[in-house]
Amino acid sequence: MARELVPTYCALCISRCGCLATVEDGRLLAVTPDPGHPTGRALCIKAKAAPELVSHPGRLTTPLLRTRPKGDPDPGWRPIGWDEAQSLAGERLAAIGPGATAFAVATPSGTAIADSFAWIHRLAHFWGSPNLVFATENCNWHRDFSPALTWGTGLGMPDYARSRAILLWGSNPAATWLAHAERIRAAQQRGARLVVVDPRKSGLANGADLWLPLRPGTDGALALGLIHLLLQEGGADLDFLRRHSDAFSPAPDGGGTVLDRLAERAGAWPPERVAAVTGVAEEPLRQAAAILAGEKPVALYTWTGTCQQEQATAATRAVNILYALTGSLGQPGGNRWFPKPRLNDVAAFGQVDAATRQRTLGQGERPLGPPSRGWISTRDLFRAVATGEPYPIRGLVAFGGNFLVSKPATRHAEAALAKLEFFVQTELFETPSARWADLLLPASSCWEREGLQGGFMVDEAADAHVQLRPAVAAPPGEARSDTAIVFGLASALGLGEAFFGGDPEAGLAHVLAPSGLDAASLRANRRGLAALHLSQEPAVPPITLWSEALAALGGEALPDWRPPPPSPGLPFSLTCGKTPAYCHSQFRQIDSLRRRQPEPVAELAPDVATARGIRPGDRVIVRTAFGAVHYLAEINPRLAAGTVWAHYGWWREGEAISYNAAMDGECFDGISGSNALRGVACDVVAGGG
Ligand SMILES: Nc1nc2c(c(=O)[nH]1)N[C@H]1C(S)=C(S)[C@@H](COP(=O)(O)OP(=O)(O)OC[C@H]3O[C@@H](n4cnc5c(=O)[nH]c(N)nc54)[C@H](O)[C@@H]3O)O[C@H]1N2
Ligand SMILES: Nc1nc2c(c(=O)[nH]1)N[C@H]1C(S)=C(S)[C@@H](COP(=O)(O)OP(=O)(O)OC[C@H]3O[C@@H](n4cnc5c(=O)[nH]c(N)nc54)[C@H](O)[C@@H]3O)O[C@H]1N2
Ligand code: SF4
Ligand SMILES: [Mo]
Repeated sequence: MARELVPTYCALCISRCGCLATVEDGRLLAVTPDPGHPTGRALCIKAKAAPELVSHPGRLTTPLLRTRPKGDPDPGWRPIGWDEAQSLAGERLAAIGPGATAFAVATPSGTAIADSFAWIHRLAHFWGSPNLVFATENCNWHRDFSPALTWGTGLGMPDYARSRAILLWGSNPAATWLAHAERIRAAQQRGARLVVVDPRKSGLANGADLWLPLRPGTDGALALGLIHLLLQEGGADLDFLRRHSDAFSPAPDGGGTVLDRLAERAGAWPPERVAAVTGVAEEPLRQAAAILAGEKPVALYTWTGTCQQEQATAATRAVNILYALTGSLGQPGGNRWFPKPRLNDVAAFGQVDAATRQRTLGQGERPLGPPSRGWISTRDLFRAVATGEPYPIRGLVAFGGNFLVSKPATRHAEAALAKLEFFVQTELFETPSARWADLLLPASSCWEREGLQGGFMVDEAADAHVQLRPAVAAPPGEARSDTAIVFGLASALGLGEAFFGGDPEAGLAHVLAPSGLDAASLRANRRGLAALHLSQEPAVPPITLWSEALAALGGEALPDWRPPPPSPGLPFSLTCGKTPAYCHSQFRQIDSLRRRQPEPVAELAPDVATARGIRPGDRVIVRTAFGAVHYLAEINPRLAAGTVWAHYGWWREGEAISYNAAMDGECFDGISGSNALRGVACDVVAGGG
């Protein structure tokens, strides 16, 4: 039999690891690292399980039409053909109209929907829907958009290869971004210092110079305490601030310069108070400040640890301001904006007119948050569907995403899902969310379709690298790529012209045109090529320590941290994070991954276990003010005191194992809508069978 080694990349998460697929007679046998690729030095177990994903018997293979009422445990799926599915969807959606239809999309960082992300947005935008549900408020908002409040753009990319210190704040790349973890390890070997701020010591934190075990949800206080030490002890780069920030401008409300006011605000956070609130003792705090002051340039990475908090905007602002004080922003070895392949952005947000943008749910309440880009929360969607407030939504078009498990519980979820007039979901598997669909469409997996990646985000050269990933296996049954499905729906809705006459190949040519590369040369060079034309990126963007934008909304121009209201009877702090075996609610049905992580676990700090008399292996119930979840207990001495760190994303029929069922969807950051999923008051008791 002819065996072939096909260069490709794994598209299952943000890391986009370069790899080689072993293919025999159209069957995918194995996936192995491709060390010659910019992100190809290692692969995780999820990529190694690719053959299982491709051949899994639970995969959807044909369009399915519901025949039984919603809420019935058996939707009574009837297989139908693609032509019927497409014309049915077109008719039902046209009858409802774009103004009453919302779209939904899976996360591009933890699924392969990145292949089709821009096309899905184009469909929503050209058709005229104001609403798209996306994980952003709990995922990338505080990395990609919220830093704009402080320096006009996103977090940038750490220039790990040249940094002297790396600050990982609420991000665990050893589990979530293999290619970054590998670059950080290389930097450490070169002598770079590593500081990790995380309630849990895992992955790179084990080999870090310093681990700050903060109490979940207290990031803002810790960052203010570090700002205070940098300013007090001369560790801030005042020359950099003079050149690039408003530090020496008069504070707009009078009373000294912006820097004076910042010093005053941070001065309220001396080490003793920081220790009392965050649990981080004075000595490590001072050590961290000394590294940030003395080991420059500093590179910063921060992701969901700070995002999923009720004070996420203030915490992000405080961490960003702390970083600005190091003077490393935009510098070699600091966070930078590497030139990117020039590609046409087909998402076409500019296509959405002002009146439609005003109708985005949540726009009035959170004008600086995700609604400003057309992204809505399930809370607002479900309310609109169930109650007609602020106006009725009747249709939903989703491409992946398992929001019933991945988003916190909200009041109207079931009523809304039962009431939706037409819900079409594209999926690989029948999930709890998909079970509410009227029409369920089978998607091919990333191993079964072509996909484009412009820029592999680990260093300057990798960021210019473009690769067109080939299909390395046949899709099951009649499964199709999301892009093909979007183009089909676009035609059914009369949008063929905006979709290149319904031809995805013409669309791809348009995307690639500005880069100087074309599909034919990329198909002939499967490991990818450097783009010929790159974007121009800012060196050091202007830094705004004092945010008039927040002040104008009644918020605070400088960040602060406020204690949460007391929670009697809930003495511990619940938080969560990702494990290498799974992405969010996915892959529990993949045997080799399931063996790695057979069931939902709650890790308890030793003091929590002792207080409640819990031993490793006990069944426990973790209770919040909102709900209760069943777990297997482990005791983890590498957890901040008082902390419970639990798995999320689990679902099984009839079992209380979803973390987010115990999260109150009404608790969120007022600016961004980020849900309080970390630092939630809880208790743990033995039991639950
Ligand atoms: N408690 C808690 N909750 C969290 C988080 C947390 O840390 N703690 N993390 C949050 C974060 S960061 C995110 S991004 C969200 C993620 O939330 P979601 O985007 O809802 O992610 P998943 O739950 O993984 O669901 C993705 C679904 O898409 C399907 N899928 C995968 N690939 C494809 C594809 O190529 N095409 C199609 N059509 N479908 C596909 C999968 O089968 C799966 O059912 O969860 C958030 N929820
Ligand atoms: N294996 C795997 N990889 C993934 C994904 C996945 O689901 N599984 N999802 C992808 C996606 S969509 C995303 S957004 C990224 C996310 O990537 P990361 O942000 O690295 O992911 P997490 O593990 O959710 O959270 C990071 C760290 O935050 C810590 N943390 C918990 N509470 C707090 C807190 O209050 N403060 C601070 N400072 N830290 C806290 C956790 O202990 C964890 O170590 O990962 C991507 N990669
Ligand atoms: S970290 Fe794992 S899942 Fe993510 S791209 Fe790399 S191999 Fe794939
Ligand atoms: Mo995410």
